[in-house]
Amino acid sequence: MSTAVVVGTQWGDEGKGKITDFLAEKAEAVARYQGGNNAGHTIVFGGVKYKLHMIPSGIFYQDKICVLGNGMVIHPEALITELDYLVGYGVDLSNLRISDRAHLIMPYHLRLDRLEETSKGSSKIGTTGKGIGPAYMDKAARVGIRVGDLLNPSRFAEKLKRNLEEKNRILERLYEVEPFGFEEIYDTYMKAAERIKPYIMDTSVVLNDAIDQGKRVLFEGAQGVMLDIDQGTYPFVTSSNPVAGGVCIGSGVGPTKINQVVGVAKAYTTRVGDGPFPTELHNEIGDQIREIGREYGTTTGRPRRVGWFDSVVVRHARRVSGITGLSLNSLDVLTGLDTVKICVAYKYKGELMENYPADLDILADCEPVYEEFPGWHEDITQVKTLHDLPLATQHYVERITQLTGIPLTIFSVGPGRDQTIQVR
Ligand code: 2SA
Ligand code: MG
Repeated sequence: MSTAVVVGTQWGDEGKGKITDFLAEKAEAVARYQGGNNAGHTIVFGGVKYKLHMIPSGIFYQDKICVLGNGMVIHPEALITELDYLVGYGVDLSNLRISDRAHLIMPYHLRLDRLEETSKGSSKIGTTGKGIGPAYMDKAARVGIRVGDLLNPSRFAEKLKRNLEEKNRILERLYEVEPFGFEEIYDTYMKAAERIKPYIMDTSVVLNDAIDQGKRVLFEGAQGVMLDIDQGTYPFVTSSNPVAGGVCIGSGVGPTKINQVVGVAKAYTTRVGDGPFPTELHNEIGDQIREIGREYGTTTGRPRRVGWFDSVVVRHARRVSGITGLSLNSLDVLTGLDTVKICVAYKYKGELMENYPADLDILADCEPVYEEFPGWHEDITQVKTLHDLPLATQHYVERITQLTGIPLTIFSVGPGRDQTIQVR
């Protein structure tokens, strides 16, 4: 591996953080390329559970460069909270690099995120409320304030003033809420600037230099392909591009420099937030998987919706991200079920449909077609090779690789670093 991308193949929370952490051992740099603190990773090692939102899990290795790429949206105070959290664990931050081109999440973005959701009523997206959508809206509208602006106080002040004029007008006229004052935001952001200044730079140069020197670089996606603004279940998506192609845009590394794409999937499916979810379980099997798998959002604590493995979704992920290897996680969570199911295709108006439709009305009329398999009851959490798995589990895994067309490279039987097993 010289460069590899780790992407989510479902609706996020597939265990990308754990897999990045696992693969990071052999990498010299780890980079995020989209999203912000809407992401949440839980990593367990040395008996401690760590939760990160923005900083790549590679930070726990003392010698790896960790990059927050230009495609990210960054809330400085949330970032500082995360830096303090890491410092509290004795983590050295000197390898952190933050793109000067990344956009800032501002207080009005958080407020607007919540107001927009409330005004949508029952058609809300179910966002994390972190201001992600409004921050990307400003980026696209070319009025965004960037991390690099923190280094130039007068330019920052000028951009903030211009934005406040517009945002306060919306807040007062449209939503009839209190406007934001300039001073408080300015002071808070300038104080934050002092703290993060040492890490701000052109991270495209950092990453390309590393690649040109033959260093191994790992790109860590947040969320998943079904939350991608182009390839996901639009409009029930996030506002960035978690697909592998997002790496080029969000990190300033060209497509000719990407070698491998690892798709991460759970052995079942989860989704937080609203929007379609064809294989969702509304029964006690779903509840059991949620409890055993501790399926609650890392960022918001929301219970995740749970369903069977959907190979239509993961095939879609394979195609749009050019996935070369599959990491199948949380197999242990299915232990104890008498039968397990995999969705092989959808049925729409009597016809089999193999590809995920763009049209959510068509999707609403699709019925999952399942194959059913015997489950397993053996404890698999200590398994060290694929062949140690019970035969029923092996069959289940094999069928998933056949249906998705992706060779298995990793599987996991628990949250720990030692419960992640490389197959090839
Ligand atoms: P947003 O806040 O604008 O990005 O929300 C838009 C949609 O994207 C979903 N989304 C996520 N889905 C799963 N995991 C995410 N991160 C956290 C985690 C979630 C949490 O890792 O656990 O803690 O609740 C994530 N981030 C965004 C979101 O649910 C909306 O459907
Ligand atoms: Mg997560």
